[in-house]
Amino acid sequence: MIQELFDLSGKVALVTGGTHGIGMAVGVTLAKAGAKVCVNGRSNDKLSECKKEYAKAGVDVYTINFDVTDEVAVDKGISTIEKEVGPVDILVNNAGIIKRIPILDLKVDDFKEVIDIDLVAPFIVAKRVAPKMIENRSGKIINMCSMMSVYGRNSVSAYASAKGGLKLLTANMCCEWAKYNVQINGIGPGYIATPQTAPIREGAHPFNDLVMTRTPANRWGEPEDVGNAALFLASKAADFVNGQVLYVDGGILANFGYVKGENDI
Ligand code: NAP
Ligand code: GCO
Repeated sequence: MIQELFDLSGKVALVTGGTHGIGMAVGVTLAKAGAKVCVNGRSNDKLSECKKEYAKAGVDVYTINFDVTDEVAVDKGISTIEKEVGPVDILVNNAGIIKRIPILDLKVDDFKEVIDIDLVAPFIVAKRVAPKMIENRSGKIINMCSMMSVYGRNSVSAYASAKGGLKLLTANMCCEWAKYNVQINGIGPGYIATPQTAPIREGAHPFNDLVMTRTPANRWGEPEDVGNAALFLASKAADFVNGQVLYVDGGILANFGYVKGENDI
């Protein structure tokens, strides 16, 4: 049955930074496909609040607080998941931050904070869960990359450096772990309507026009668009897909640009 390809029953999925936005949509989709979803966050209040939102979407999730940049806390958090839920079969390295500051104004500590959360943390969390996946000869790791894995843009140097690095970390994890039947892929969301993009999307911000003219699909992406791609990569349907980044961007990366009124030339 074709549905069996996408059935995640019996699988344990960990979604980092899953309290809202893209992470929550991924968590809801994987749970609806049958996975036992563990939602990570770094605030107890947000974690208990999000449990209610997941329940509204019809799913029950296990929540766990740890900072993904803290190796000791990650080890403790994942040991707790292993004891209370089971070994992690599907890891979604989703937690991330952005700082929109031009290079000359960007403090080294701010640059490092973005690299720590967006690049070093996926390394820490994957390194903690991979040995069990290797032992089980089965596992899926999904790293939340970005269009900024391949593009630059003024003011997002730290973010683009981290996401570019994450794309190649994904390739390197594939090189080392594919032989153990572990698939490691990235998702590169385009411009998605979440709290992260609220400052450049809301209040008639001029960036909104840029996104609308550059996106052939002519809309912002929804977190669910990314959740659906995560389901594919977490499923048996993607068992021979490895080391790739799947861009979910409404076509932006296919499009050099478009000037209003120029449609027919
Ligand atoms: P978001 O709404 O800002 O959510 C990010 C999540 O990460 C939050 O739950 C946040 O928790 C968590 N987080 C941050 N630092 C953490 C840490 N040290 N430990 C644990 N959790 C941490 O972002 P989003 O837009 O949904 O983005 C999710 C991912 O997709 C990010 O990696 C982002 O870079 C990537 N992405 C987003 C877009 C987009 O257009 N939105 C496009 C491409 C890629 P708190 O709420 O406690 O801060
Ligand atoms: C920005 C945005 C982006 C997106 C996304 C694009 O300021 O340009 O926030 O970086 O969030 O990562 O794929």
